[in-house]
Amino acid sequence: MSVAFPEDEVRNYQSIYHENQRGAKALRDFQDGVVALVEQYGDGRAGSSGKGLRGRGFDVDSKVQVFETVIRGVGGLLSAHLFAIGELPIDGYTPKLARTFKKKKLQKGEVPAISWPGGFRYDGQLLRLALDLAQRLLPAFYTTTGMPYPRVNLRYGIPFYLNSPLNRGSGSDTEEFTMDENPEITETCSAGAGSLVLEFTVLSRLTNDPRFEQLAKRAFWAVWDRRSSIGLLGAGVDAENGQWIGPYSGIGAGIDSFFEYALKTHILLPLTEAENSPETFLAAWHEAHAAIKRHLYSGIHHPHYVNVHLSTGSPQAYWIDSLGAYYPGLLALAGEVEEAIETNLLYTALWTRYAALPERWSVRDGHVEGGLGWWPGRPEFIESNYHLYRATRDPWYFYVGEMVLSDIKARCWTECGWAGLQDVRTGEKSDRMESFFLGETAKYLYLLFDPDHPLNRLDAPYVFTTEGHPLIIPKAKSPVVRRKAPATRSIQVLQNSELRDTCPSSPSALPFSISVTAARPNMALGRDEQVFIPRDVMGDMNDPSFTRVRDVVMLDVIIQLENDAPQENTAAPTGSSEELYDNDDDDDYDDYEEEEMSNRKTRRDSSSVSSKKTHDSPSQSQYKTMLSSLFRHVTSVLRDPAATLVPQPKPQPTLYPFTKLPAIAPTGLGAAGVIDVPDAPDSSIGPQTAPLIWKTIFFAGQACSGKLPDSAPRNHEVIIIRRGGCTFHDKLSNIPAFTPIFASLKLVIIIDHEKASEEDGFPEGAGSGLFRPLIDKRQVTPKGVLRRDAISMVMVSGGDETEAVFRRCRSVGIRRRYHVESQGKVVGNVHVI
Ligand code: DMJ
Repeated sequence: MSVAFPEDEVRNYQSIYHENQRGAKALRDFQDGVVALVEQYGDGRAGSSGKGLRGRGFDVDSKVQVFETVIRGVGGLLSAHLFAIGELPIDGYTPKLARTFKKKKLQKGEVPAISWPGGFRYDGQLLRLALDLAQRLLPAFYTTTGMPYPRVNLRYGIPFYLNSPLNRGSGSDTEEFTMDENPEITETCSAGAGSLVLEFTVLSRLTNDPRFEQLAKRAFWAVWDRRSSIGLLGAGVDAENGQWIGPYSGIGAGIDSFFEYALKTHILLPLTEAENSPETFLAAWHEAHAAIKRHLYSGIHHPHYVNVHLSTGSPQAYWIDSLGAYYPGLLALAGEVEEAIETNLLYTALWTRYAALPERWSVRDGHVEGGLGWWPGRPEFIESNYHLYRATRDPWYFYVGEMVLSDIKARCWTECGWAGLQDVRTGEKSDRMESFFLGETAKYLYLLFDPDHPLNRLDAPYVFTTEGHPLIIPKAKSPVVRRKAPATRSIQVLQNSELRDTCPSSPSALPFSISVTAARPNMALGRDEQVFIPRDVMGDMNDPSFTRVRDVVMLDVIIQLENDAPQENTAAPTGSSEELYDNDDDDDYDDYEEEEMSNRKTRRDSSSVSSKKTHDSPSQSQYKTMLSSLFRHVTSVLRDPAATLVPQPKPQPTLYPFTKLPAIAPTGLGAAGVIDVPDAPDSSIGPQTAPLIWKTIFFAGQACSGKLPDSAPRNHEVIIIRRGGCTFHDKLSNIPAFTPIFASLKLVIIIDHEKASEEDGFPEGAGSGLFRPLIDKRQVTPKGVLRRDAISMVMVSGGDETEAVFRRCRSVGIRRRYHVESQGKVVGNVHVI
């Protein structure tokens, strides 16, 4: 596949946008946001200016997760502070120091004041708020293991962890928290305990308060020291006793950002010889990576990482998770570009298949694992594509980014923001927008498509935290008092010349902007993988190497069934069930044979039964009750002018389930192509209110005994005919001439008398034992005149059972089948769904 998406083009396209939007407006929005935050929550000082309209900093009675608060709250504030003081770049912003009359000594968390528009002086408000928040988390670090407790109350600390050294012998303060019968959970995840180093180190350096850096590093090494003898980490650990909770080891959920922080701490911290230096973090990364490569990496089929037993390395589970998609990006940062490229490909294939990433996917079974099909807007896959693009400059990653962007736009946009997907298979949205969607997902996409963004040009050791906040240590803040690490630490710098700490230069692009990734030799992707592409995602494929081809023989008839379940609060269905049945009187009716008459009678009977179920008319006594209650209500409203009419509960729409029948189109001189109408939804979509395209059906029996009533094709969109008794041509010839209008006949469905069986694969089997009907002569009207518009016909199997299904149906549609061809050959493992 050739992928041409040159960086220049992206630049041209974006320059127009940038001139208007980036720079000035973005800077204004940022500054307005900071001013508003300070107004609401104070400036982080102890005095009166520290009290905002809503509160004093983070002084709230709220139990929060330590890890999430650090990566989202502390990290976000620190990163914003670094932008505010100009340590991280914003185009067009050069901080100007405010004029001060007296030179005053800076307090902790203060920076020399910078003048902002509107008279605001930025003097470190965000940094002090970060400090306030981080200080409130410190009680969580009172453990004997050095790993923090998972939760803390921002106002009261950790009175609920009764075994903490902080609470031993403490008095009344804890009592109100000990009432709870369930002891507070002390399990934390490795990522949660070990991924605080970046934020806390930057905070320490900026405030000259070493506590945060020391505690975060102590926690990091406490996790690392518990690695198994084969160098692997578990996902969950008890912060009190230091025991692993379960035996699994992987790279994803629970562990992910630990590895990220090992490498990124090395990048962030300026080089130094001191203990706990960047070298030791680099060594931890190399050792962790080596263990992952040895025990978790699977090069079979598409390279990926499995889950293994922590101590033995024996395989435990064959799924990968969406969280683990960050790892190729981390590898790219570490210079392991080849491994990064190949392990990112399986995630790419998954995104192509689901137009998002399911939370867990079974590599062994090839489907969503354990029902974990959601995608809450997670960034990891996009993050890796961004880092891979930066490392390789391969236009492939633009192509992937474009796919991701258009899928997100198509599937996640709502009036109030960007929803996650509850299930990537159905597209059902979740009523939630996670902060990481903007903090990471949108940010990495933006940075991918903006090669000239100042962050992409910044030649300095900065990193994105695990929440996507850029951090840097200002040069002036580099020296810091380091705690001496205990002698028991087993960190040694690995003396292996193969271990990299720099990125190799990106491979030179192939001529004509062809993607190096797409042109990889022996790429297994697509050869043994079943790839499922939703038709709406794929649209009309116009790739020179691949063609989407519509199946002209097989298709599916989709049937929306009546809902027989008793409905509470049922609103009248949009299309009355009567519509489905013919109840016209017709002049030609007398010519019509007995069989058809009984057919009509049954229909009328069933129609009335169905109508009774859904539109039961209220009995006299029910009317009485309704009227008297309405009367009482109205009179009470009249008596009391303050009273209002109580709103009645909104009627709930009735939902109707779907089923599908494989159908086959005829061949021969008299075969018309299958009518071209929009595809009905897949029957697995679940019950829906909206009806399918056709709502009127005529049941014509075998249609062999002469002309059908004129109303059959004029007033019915579908005619159902049973197979047998005469030829297909004869059956069609018995359909009166009609003018094709909105309400007239669109499709004849022949029901084969074969009863479809399980062995046939019904209803999923492609053919369900269907043979292709032959209409050997051109279609004519009952008078033998050549039909101007040949009638579209398909055949389904199933005999009486199928007819019964149609008699219970509310509406009918068709869904075409597609396959993908490459140079005239069917690509058997690509399925268009
Ligand atoms: C983010 O909050 C962080 O990246 C975290 O480390 C784990 N992943 C989520 C988003 O998926």
